[in-house]
Amino acid sequence: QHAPNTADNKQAIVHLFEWRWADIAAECETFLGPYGFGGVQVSPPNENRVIAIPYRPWWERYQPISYHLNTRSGNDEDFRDMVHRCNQQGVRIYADVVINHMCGFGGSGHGTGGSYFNAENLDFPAVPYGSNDFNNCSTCGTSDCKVQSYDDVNQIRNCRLVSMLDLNHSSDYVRGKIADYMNYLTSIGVAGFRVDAAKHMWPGDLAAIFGRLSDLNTAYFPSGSRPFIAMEVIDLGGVISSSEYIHMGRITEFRYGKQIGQIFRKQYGQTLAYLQYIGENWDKESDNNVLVFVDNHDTQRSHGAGGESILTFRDSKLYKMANAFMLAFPYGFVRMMSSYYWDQWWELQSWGLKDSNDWIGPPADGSGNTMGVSINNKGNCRNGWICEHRWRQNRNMVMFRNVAAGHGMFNWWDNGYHQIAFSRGDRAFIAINNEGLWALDATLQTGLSSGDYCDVISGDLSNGGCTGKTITVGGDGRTHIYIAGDDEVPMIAIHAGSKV
Ligand code: LAG
Ligand code: CA
Repeated sequence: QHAPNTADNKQAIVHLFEWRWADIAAECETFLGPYGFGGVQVSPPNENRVIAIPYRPWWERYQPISYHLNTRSGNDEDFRDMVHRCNQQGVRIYADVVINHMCGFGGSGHGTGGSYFNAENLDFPAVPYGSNDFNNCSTCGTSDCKVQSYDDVNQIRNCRLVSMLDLNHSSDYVRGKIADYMNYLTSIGVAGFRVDAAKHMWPGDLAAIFGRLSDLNTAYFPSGSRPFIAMEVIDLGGVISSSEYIHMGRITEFRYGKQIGQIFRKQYGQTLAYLQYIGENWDKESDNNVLVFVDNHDTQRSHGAGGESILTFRDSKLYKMANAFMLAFPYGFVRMMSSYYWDQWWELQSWGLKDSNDWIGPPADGSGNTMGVSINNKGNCRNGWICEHRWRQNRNMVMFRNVAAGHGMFNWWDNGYHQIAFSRGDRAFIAINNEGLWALDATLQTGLSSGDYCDVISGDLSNGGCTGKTITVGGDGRTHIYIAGDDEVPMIAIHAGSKV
């Protein structure tokens, strides 16, 4: 379904990429709950292949070995404990489910949970799956069984995606095994799923699998609640359209992050003024059918879609502005990215520059165990975890979106180029100045009732005072806004919950 099952109608989630379950549980209690985050997308919880060359890349988690909950993030017990503790805080857990395929072809060994597999003769006894459960070269139609042409719908869906063994979802047995796995997760208290590689599965097969899903656990959700579904479909205008999937749930709208990146980077002559029309008024799926994000774990390392336009933590100023826009504007269900750092290593390939370190896995000790997230007394994450979601500007815009929920966009203003402002009904107001050189200096209609408001970009409301700029709105709802071009983060945001 399309509704995210958040508590109190909360409006945004965060992807805690590669975090351990124990750390996520603590984060729900100490940070995500108090700051109004609706949920967490977690890395795939099921057992995966252990990749030694390169050493323990992040992408080994996209190579399933079984549906046992046992990974570098933790075991079954850790996962259950996390789901329970997060739900207690009104923070939902969304699982990334890798159901299109098992691991890459070739070799044999043991997964992160110790289960044996043989990827030469397609044997996964811990599920169990055998060679009959996979598509073969004749159903696929290419000589090496791999997807070769992205112009051929049958290849995209029946061949091996980068050599990974492609499950045959027309099989009732395979559908049953996948549904059992997903139902096990919801029985624990998960609120929904990010469905990996949905484009590589036939919509009819997915519908059959989703039709077998149970309702959510009534310990946490009203009876009859259905799992939230966000399907990973990269539609940049190829032979497969996101419209084939939206009757079943939301799709990951990759056109959004790509365009947001281009606009804030001022590429191809685009301006912030265009943002008024972003969404279904442009070329994207409609509000209720999309999950939107500035970057995700693929696009931030140039996998997926969007190339060099994508904004990430490395461009922190523009990244904060793009996130703030996304969280302020009424379009889609929002997912924020939370990353770990790695050193990039750009090398020239025949098609252009490539980061040869794009495989590097999460911060880990010498034995490959993922490191815990440690947080200093300023609330910043350490040992390689970036925690974009903890940056004040990002964190406070989550509350802005919650406060503005249900109110449309009003009072749009722009200077024709890179300065914009708008309100969300009478609940919230934002102004962004991406000119770089020129100040935003204008008297604008905020839509808000008169009073003093704390700008949640430059500070926080604390003990009735504001640690940043205070904005005074007059009886007519107007205020004078001044944002210098070279401000550290050139925007201001105020809302009904930030009244001093
Ligand atoms: C996704 N969406 O459809 C994930 O978001 C994306 O991160 C996954 O690819 C992909 N689908 C498959 O689940 C990632 C990496 C790939 C990696 C793959 C499997 O982007 O680079 O492939 O996970 O681990 C790697 C190697 C390939 C190799 C393959 C199989 O890069 O060269 O052929 O493993 O051994
Ligand atoms: Ca497939």
